[in-house]
Amino acid sequence: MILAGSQNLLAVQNAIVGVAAKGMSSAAFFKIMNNSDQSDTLYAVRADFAEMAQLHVSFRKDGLVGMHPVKFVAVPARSTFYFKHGGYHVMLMGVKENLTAGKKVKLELLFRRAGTITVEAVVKR
Ligand SMILES: [Cu+2]
Repeated sequence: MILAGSQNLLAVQNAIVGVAAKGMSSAAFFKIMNNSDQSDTLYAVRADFAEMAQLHVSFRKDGLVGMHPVKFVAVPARSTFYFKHGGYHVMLMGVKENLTAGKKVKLELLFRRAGTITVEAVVKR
C-alpha cells in the first residue's frame, strides 16, 4: 500500500489476519516502513469485520506469557517496524464473519502524520 503522492514516505506491507470462526478473536500482523525523516505514531486501527480492534503487545515475563493493550505505537524515522507473533499485533475481538484462509479483509491504520492508510490483509492459518 502506497501513500498518495510520489514520495511513499510511510508504507504498510504484508498484512495478514489469522483464521477465526465467527464470534471468535483473531489478530493482524504487518510491517510498517517509515521512509521519512520524522517518526510517526500508529494510534488506532479500524476493522469493520470485527466488533473491536485494539493495538496489543505480547510479553513473556518470569515464564508467563500474556498481552495487554497499548495506546499507540511509535515508528522511528527511517525504520521498519514489525507487528508479529509474540510481539505487537492488532487484536480483533468478535469477528463478524468466518475468516477462512485466502479471504481478504480491509484494515485502516490511523497515523498521526501519515493519516489513514488502508490495507488489504489476507487471512492465513
Ligand atoms: Cu492481543
